[in-house]
Amino acid sequence: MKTYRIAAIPGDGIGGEVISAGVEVLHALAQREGAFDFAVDAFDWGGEYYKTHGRMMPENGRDLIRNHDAILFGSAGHPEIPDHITLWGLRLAICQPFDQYANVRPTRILPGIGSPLRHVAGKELDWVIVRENSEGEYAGVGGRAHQGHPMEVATDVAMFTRAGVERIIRFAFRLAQSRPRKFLTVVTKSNAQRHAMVMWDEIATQVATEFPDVTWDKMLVDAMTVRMVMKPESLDTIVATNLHADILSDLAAALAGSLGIAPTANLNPERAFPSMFEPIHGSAFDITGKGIANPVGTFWSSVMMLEHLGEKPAADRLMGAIERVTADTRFHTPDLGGSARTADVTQGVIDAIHGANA
Ligand code: NAD
Ligand code: K
Ligand code: MN
Repeated sequence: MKTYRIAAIPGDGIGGEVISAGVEVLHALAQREGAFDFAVDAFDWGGEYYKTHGRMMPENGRDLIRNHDAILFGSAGHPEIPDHITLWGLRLAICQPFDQYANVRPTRILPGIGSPLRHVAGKELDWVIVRENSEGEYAGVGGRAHQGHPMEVATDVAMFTRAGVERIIRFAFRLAQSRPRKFLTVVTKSNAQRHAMVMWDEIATQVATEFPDVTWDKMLVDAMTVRMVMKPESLDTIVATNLHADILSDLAAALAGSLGIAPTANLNPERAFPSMFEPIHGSAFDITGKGIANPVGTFWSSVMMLEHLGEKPAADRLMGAIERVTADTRFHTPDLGGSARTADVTQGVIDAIHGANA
């Protein structure tokens, strides 16, 4: 029997609560399928680890997870540590060296869940946002001079390479091609950012010639927020820079009902390194320890992990179980206006996997 080795990194805040729910569900799924198993290694990296060791993960941390089949990640972010330290010390310290350059963020309105857009029925909002995940505004290039002085200068340089842009745009065209509508929207800010964003547009025009069956258009990122709200049905696959897609995907998650539901895959498409799967939300300090975090984002991320592992029937079974549970308002956590707890939703999904509440 095939055993998948999963590295679980809960991180901080509600990360621990949603990842233990996710691991419980994965074990139940493996038991139901019978064809494969999960060996889960948990790593206690994050803010608490930092307080003891002065770093978010051990120096050889990446070597400890390099040979796992996939990584399941919770959140990097601790109330007592600056966010740029936790982000760069853990999440980006894995994504960037493992070349997980394609961050894929599906958004749709699951059964039973309402959108704040009252005119939207589920079928009118079915998007996949592709976020460039290796460079751009998060390249880490920049610095501060004359710190603390009135003449202080600080820069964060958005650095784009032709190779980096080309590979993410090609990835997005290929993904668009695999979806029924075969439609891609390329988002930039090429009116204001006249170097890198103009290069994006040029590269998109070139790569598009490889995909004659895919229709595509261009949007400026500010106008894109309006289109997402006013004409959600006009969008399908979307590609944008690291920062732009970070922001657009939080908006997308809110339009689909809650940040607590949205999943993401940090993919190394060439499979030279493990890929990493996580809910898009963060540590959520305001609800940490209350047992009310919505675990659906983690469950849906696990669906993406199963698809990546090639376990499509198991992925479909888990997605079906999630949708049966979201359809029932008794399983809605407070972020969805309900009073269910993380444990209720988890048990609901496990029961659905076993067909108990079918
Ligand atoms: P957040 O996602 O943690 O929370 C935003 C709001 O959404 C909060 O009101 C929170 O309660 C709610 N929320 C988020 N997830 C939820 C869930 N599963 N169920 C119910 N409600 C949920 O964003 P933030 O407040 O901007 O950030 C908090 C910390 O998390 C910061 O340190 C930040 O840097 C970090 N963060 C990490 C990641 C990551 O690791 N990928 C992503 C975003 C934020
Ligand atoms: K996360
Ligand atoms: Mn984000």
